[in-house]
Amino acid sequence: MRIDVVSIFPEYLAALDLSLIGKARRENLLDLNVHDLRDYTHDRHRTVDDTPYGGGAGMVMKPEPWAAALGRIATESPVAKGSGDKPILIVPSPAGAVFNQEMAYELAEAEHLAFACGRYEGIDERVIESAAEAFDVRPVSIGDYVLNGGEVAVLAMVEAIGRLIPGVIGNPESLVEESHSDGLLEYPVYTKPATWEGREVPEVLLSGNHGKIARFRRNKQLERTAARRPDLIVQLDVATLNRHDRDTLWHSGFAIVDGKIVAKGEAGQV
Ligand code: JD8
Repeated sequence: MRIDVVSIFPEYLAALDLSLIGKARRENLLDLNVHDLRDYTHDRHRTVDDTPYGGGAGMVMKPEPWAAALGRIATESPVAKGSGDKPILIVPSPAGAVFNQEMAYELAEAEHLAFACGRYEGIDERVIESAAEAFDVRPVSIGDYVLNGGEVAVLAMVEAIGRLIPGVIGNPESLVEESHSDGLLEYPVYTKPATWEGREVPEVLLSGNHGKIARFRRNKQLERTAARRPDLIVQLDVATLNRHDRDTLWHSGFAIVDGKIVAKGEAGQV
C-alpha cells in the first residue's frame, strides 16, 4: 500500500517511523510519504492561510498550495489511470463520517491512500470539490471532540489501517481476538507475578483448562461490554449467543425479547 500525508507540521508524523508501522515501512510492506504543504507555496513567507470570506474568527487554508500538493500525489499514484479506480483521499474533519474498525478494514484493502491534514479553521471547501476529479474523497472524523488539526487523527488512522496489512502484525491470530473483532470489548489480561500487591490473578487462568479459560474470557467480554458499551450489546447477533452467553447477559442486565437484545426494564422486563 502507498500512503501520502500532507501537513504544515510534517514532524508531527515522525511517530510513524517507530514501532510496527516503522518496521513495515523498512520491510516495504508500506510505502508512506509525508509532504510539507509549504513546499507547494511560491511566496517568500510560504503562506498557506488567509482570512475567511464572510468574516469570523481564525484563518482558512488557501486552495492553491493544496491543489499543487494533491495534484503531485495524484500524478504519482500507483492506481492505474483510466482504470476507473481512484486513490482515496481521507480529509480528517470533525464534520466527517466517524472512523471505526469496519472502516479501517475497508481502507486496508486500498492500493493508495492520501491524507490531507488541515489546520486553522479548515481547508477552503473548493479544494475538496476539486480533488474529487482525481480522488475518492472521504471526510472522516476520529470522534466527537475537537482537535486543532488533522495530524493526530492521521496518526490514529494510519496505525489502525497499517496494522491490518498482511505481514505487519507478526501473529495474525492476535487480530482475530481483539476488540471490536466480534463486536465485544476485549477481556482483561494478566501476566507474572501471580500475586502482586496482594492481588491474585484469576485462578482459572492458571488452571490450564482451555475450555474454562475461554468461558471466563467470554464472560468478561460480555460483562465489560454490557457495563461500558451497552450500545454494542444491542447490536449483537442473537444467533451467535449460546446459553452461557445469554445467562451472562441476563446477569449483566440484558434480556432477549422476540429475538432482540434489550436492557432489562425496557419492554416490561423485570
Ligand atoms: C481536522 C482544523 C481544527 C476544527 C475549528 C478547531 C478529526 N475528530 C476530530 N476532531 N477535530 C478534528 C479536526 C480538527 C481540525 C482539522 C480535523 C483541521 N481543525 C478546527 C473546526 C473548528 N478548529 C477531528 N479527524
